[in-house]
Amino acid sequence: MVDEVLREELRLVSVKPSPRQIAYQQMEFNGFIHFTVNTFTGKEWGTGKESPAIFNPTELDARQWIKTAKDAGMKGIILTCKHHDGFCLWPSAYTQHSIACSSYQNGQGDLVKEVCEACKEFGIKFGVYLSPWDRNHHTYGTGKAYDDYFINQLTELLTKYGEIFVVWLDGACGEGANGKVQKYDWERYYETIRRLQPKACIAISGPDIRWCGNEAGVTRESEWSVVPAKLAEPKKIAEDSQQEDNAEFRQKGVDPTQMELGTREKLKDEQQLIYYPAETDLSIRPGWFYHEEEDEQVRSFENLRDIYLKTVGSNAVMLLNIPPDKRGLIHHNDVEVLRKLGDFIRASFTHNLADRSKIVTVPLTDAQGRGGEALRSDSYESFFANAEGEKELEINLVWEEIQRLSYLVLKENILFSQRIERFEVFWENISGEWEAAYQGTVVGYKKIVPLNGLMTKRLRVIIKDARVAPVLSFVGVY
Ligand code: FUL
Repeated sequence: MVDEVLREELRLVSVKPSPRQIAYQQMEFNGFIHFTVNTFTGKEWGTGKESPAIFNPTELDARQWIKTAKDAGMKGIILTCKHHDGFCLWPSAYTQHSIACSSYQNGQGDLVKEVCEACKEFGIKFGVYLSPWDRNHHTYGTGKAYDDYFINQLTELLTKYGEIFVVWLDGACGEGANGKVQKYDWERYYETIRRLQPKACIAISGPDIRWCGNEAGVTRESEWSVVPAKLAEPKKIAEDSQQEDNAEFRQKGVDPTQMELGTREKLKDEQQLIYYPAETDLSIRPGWFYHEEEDEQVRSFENLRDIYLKTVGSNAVMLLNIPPDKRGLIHHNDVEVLRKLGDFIRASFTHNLADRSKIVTVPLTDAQGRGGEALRSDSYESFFANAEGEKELEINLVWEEIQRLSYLVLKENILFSQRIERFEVFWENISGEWEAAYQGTVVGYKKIVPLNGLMTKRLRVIIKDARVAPVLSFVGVY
């Protein structure tokens, strides 16, 4: 019986991330930019019949977008190079439905290039969103001819603009201009991406990054990166995606039937498992595109802060959409909250109080002789690994003076997969008694535990349960 449990646990932890997935998780917080003809028509889903001439931002400044993203603490930007309406923000050689036929820079513009160059300038990574669903192109729904078109466009984007960190393939899929729905040749798309940009992740309708399943910014309490392989099937992702342009859908949280994706119970009968870390995508406004009437409905700093803590702090990447307006600028209401968010992130997680504490583990050392000191540096080279079968690990942080604690940060060494299933946090009060501060489930790439300003000289974390044995890489207190 015991052997069976261990055998199953070993099976689960044998599922490990690829280097490109690790690099993506380490980015933590990225920006999405939705911009196309919809910005000018007021729509969320364009019909594909819009005249390119309506695309006419008069004060566009891509540097302002990227500076805003950088100030917000974002590490990467994903641009909607083509949304469902089929309009291309770069002068594609394969269609007239693009920026080349708009009045923007007299048809000489290339917004993909502008954004990509601004990203380089500000030291941010650049990624592309290319909607498979295309309501404009005449080949859509005809099979191979559209796949060829899509591959040609992917090839343009992946060969002309330097390194791309992600290709974001949307799950939304409907009819084209001819009333037909395309059956995508996903394998061909994936092969092209891997060949042209081997470091890029393929997100959402792809094998590397999992859509969290909602557009409202809600992350699961227990977000597992090891899940059934069937979750990466594009058909399933399309079924769960928005079926029509629907504002209510964008507000809906996690489907209650999909709360638990990676528990032992959920995985036990699944033959095929994959490492598929979550991304939570949401917009700073009710819509994905800019609409003037939503200027007063920009999410507040407090709301974004809470979502950041629950997303980046619960083993998910946060992808926040910041849509430019008709001028081609990010509205000052948005800029203001984004700056506050960036200030909060920088102020909250820069000074690690653990730098001034002792870190004492129980057991005192692991099988390799590593002690609590191994948890100080935020790198996978130093870590603490319990012996196989030893689930419990206690970590004590001890200061000489009383400290005011806001957040505890825990990180697993995900090179060994995701293992921790349950942990508890305690603090010592002024009378020397231990009080419970938090009970948690998964840790994964990163867990942020709110400590709400408690005052203490001693903090204790106890990992209670894990698959095989916990392998922790970092403990920080702020
Ligand atoms: C959805 C799309 O239909 C929305 O317009 C938006 O692009 C969002 C990120 O994905 O599936």
